[in-house]
Amino acid sequence: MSETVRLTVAQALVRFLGAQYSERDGVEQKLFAGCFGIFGHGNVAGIGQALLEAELAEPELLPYVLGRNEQAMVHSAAAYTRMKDRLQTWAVSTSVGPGATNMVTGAALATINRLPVLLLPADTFADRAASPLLQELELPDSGDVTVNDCFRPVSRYFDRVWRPEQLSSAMLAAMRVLTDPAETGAVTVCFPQDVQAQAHDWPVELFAKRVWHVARPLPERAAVARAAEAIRSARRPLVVAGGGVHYSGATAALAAFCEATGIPVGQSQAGKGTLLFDHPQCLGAIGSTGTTAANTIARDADVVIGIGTRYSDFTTASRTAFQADGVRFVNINVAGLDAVKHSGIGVVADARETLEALTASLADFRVDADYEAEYQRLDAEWDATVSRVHADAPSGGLLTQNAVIGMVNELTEPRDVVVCAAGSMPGDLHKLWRTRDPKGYHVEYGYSCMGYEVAGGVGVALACPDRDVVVMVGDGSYLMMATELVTAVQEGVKVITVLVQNHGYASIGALSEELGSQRFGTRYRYRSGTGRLDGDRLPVDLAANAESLGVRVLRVRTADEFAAALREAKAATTSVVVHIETDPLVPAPDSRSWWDVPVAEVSSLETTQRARKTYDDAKSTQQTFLHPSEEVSS
Ligand SMILES: Cc1ncc(C[n+]2csc(CCOP(=O)(O)OP(=O)(O)O)c2C)c(N)n1
Ligand SMILES: [Mg+2]
Repeated sequence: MSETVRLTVAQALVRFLGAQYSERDGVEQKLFAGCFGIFGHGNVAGIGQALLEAELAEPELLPYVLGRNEQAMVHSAAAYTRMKDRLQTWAVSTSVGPGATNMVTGAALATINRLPVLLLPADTFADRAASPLLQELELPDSGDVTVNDCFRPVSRYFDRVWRPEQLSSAMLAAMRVLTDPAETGAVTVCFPQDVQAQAHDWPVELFAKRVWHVARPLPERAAVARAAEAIRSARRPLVVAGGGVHYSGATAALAAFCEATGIPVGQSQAGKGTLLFDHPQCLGAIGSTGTTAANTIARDADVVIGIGTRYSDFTTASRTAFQADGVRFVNINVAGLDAVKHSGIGVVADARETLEALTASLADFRVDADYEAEYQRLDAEWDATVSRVHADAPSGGLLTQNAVIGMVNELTEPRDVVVCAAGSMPGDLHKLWRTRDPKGYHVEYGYSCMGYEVAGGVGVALACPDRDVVVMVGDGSYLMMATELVTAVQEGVKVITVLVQNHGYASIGALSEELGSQRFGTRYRYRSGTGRLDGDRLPVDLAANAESLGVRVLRVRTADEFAAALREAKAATTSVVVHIETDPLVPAPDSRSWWDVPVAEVSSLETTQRARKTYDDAKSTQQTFLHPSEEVSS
């Protein structure tokens, strides 16, 4: 008989998590930096008790951080692991019922962005002795469904530990998925409240240090040959770089590939920073919120090389970005799902390994000098546009959002990290932010989740204490979830929040207007005598709100005041909120792109009828990409 130790399931869980490590390229780190948590009756005496014992006996094992909102804790964990290239993450412990289901949005965000987070929702009693419990779902037709089943479709691995004996297999399976570059995402393991407190004799081997090697799957030789052949046949090739380039640590390999071949790069939101903004082959953002340079080159590209990208609708301008007849795709991705998109030539492998192999195979290939000159001219034109709008004059006494972005860009250091997720700023940042460090740009745009911003900023700050974090958040997103400012204060981490007040939704307002819906329901206004939301502005004071959470707040209005506040925030050692009002009606420069949002086919409104006409015209340019990329078109 092997040696055993008697512990509760929760104590065993905490001890197990504290003993997990990840390794890649010879570098080892603890897989879990800690455990976020909010206690309720579902976890206070189980996992809560185990975390307490650990904190007292071995504080480094699995440090506990109290958050304010379960969804926010998952966002913080996701932001953290993104900064760590998915090699280190957090566990998140919640109570049963609402505490658990509050995490569902975070789980979807993590899974869609392919970010590993370990979710540990408590579950209702396994023994059902006192059912129904407080917060228990009772269904007339099923006894084994709980609210936690909501996690199944948004988790890459889902399990429930009904009995202590199941802990080892559940946790080993969970660790495998968390550390698998293709499968990773939210991993959810539910712990019924009574099981957490149950004691069991565990084999001590379960708690031995365990190292999970994060793979770099090698490309098949034949797949590299197919990819190289397609690229060699191209006259106007273009790389679309996504977040996978970052996670693979392939930014240097990408630069080497582009410098050797002269192939330019357009970047998705997650792919920004894969080449720095002033790299000669970097055309910046691509797609619906792209630059004119990347989008012009994309239009006529004959071979598109997607690296670590999911080809989301924003990246492909809803499949209108690539218009060349017979355009072909080469897709390098660890996930088979992505490698076959757009009927592409798939290389299911690690980005860094594949780029190195391709660079070697294409040693004799370089694009024409004319093509290089063309994209560099386009890039210089866009760069001039950026410089111009960064220096936008105030509009109606208010700074424009372009100027706010320009000033933050200018007054922060290259290694500082800008964080954003939803509203008009992600698109504007995608176009206008000059990324000067690979990790300096952190916009969550897989789920574009309002409320990610502050929580994500806390996660970034925890991951990178040597960088300043600047959270750019709109009033709408701030109102949805500013709660983690309190967590930042508690943990003594510094987050600079630029709170952009424009009294509603600039983003959806502009979209609504463009689609003929007249900015309906997108302004923060009183309901007036007309019965509509068209009265005076609501008297919200978000600066006072932030102040009430224990953060220092600087209220500014002019460019000089804003610059002074940013300098003060940079010099500070604690979190600062800079509150600025902007004009919501001045947009970022147009890049002649599209996003598929269907407009009502019939309507009594003239605005809608006109918008539908424009919609139909754009829709007619949408591509299917069903032509197999392997078949060489003449
Ligand atoms: C959780 C969530 N709900 C709704 C949306 C849809 N949505 C996208 S942007 C936006 C408005 C954001 O407002 P604000 O933060 O003030 O930014 P602004 O548009 O004014 O720049 C909404 C409602 C979303 N992305 N996430
Ligand atoms: Mg707003």
